[in-house]
Amino acid sequence: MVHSHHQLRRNNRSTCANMTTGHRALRGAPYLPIALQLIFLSLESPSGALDIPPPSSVLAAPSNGKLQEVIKLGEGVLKQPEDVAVDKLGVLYTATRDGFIKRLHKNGTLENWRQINSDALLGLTVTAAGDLIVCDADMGLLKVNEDGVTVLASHLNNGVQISFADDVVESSDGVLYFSVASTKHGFHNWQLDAHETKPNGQLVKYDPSSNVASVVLHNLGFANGVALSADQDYLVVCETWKYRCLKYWVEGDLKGQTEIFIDNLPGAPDNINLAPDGSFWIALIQLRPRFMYVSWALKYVIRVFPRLGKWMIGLQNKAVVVNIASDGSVVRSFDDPTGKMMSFVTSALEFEGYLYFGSLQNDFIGKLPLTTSSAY
Ligand SMILES: [Ca+2]
Ligand SMILES: [Ca+2]
Repeated sequence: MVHSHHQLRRNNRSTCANMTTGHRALRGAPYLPIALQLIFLSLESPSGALDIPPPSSVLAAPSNGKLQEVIKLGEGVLKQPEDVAVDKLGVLYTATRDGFIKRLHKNGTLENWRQINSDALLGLTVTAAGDLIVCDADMGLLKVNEDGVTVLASHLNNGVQISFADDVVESSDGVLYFSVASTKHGFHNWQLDAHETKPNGQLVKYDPSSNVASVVLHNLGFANGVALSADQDYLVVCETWKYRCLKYWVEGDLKGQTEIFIDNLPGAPDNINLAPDGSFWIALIQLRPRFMYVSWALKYVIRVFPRLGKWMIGLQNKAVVVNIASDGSVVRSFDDPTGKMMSFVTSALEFEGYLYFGSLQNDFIGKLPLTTSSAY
């Protein structure tokens, strides 16, 4: 009798049958069904929108698959090289997940230059003096040169420890500007920050003359790439979760003011680099938010089950980079629509007619010759 009743329900309501199967599969996690019910309840009455806007369809250029044509540099040796920098001599630098700063010399030689013992090395830049500055999401801001590795800044001027330093740039007066992606979540839980309705990112200024690091902008939606304009009059800082980059004036009449540089990007901006012609290259990570709303209940569930929170922000298997002119207009974009060659591309650096790509998924640096063809 019970069996036939169950069968009837199965026949009439297939959604209910699916739920039953789902519960059976999750028998090992007794609290998960409750957690999932809380999610469904929370979805019925969302109390706040997740701060991930839908990517703009206006800016999304037709796919050209150009990133499938990259040449692989250091394949198998460069483990998840998040960012790429170049010095005056044309030597490329990257920080890899195995805790090395690796150098790629012009003759093609790859060198394990410095070992830092961190799997959280992210953005880097070469200063005018020839030092390499590296963001360590655990330690803060590091200086790396022939003498070794030193911690430049581990705390802000208010005593708070710097966590999740993400990208850095040096201005001509020697000041270093760097982003703190999230003051709340670390590099290994970066997805969890997307579930916050409160932006946790900062732009920080480090003055080497006073050895002081102070917050310049706060409440940024995951502060990521930072770059200075060709004239060094403004700085661009990208807000990953907001699909936009801000312009922060560091010189002139507008000094200290902030405006939108570009918004509605067709992807979540990661690192940004100034190109030789004064435009910018921005890598756009391709998020797949599985839920568009958060509520108190969902936040609670994510706190209890962080892995669920990570799963809820997935990554699409594709890569996109865009070239944005200094006036904020889109010049061109390159993509790998299926992730055949590259995915989770986090940086694009232009140098001597080539683009170099870093990634948190691939084990090489991608290299692509830039053509002057108007098609791209
Ligand atoms: Ca950088
Ligand atoms: Ca980054």
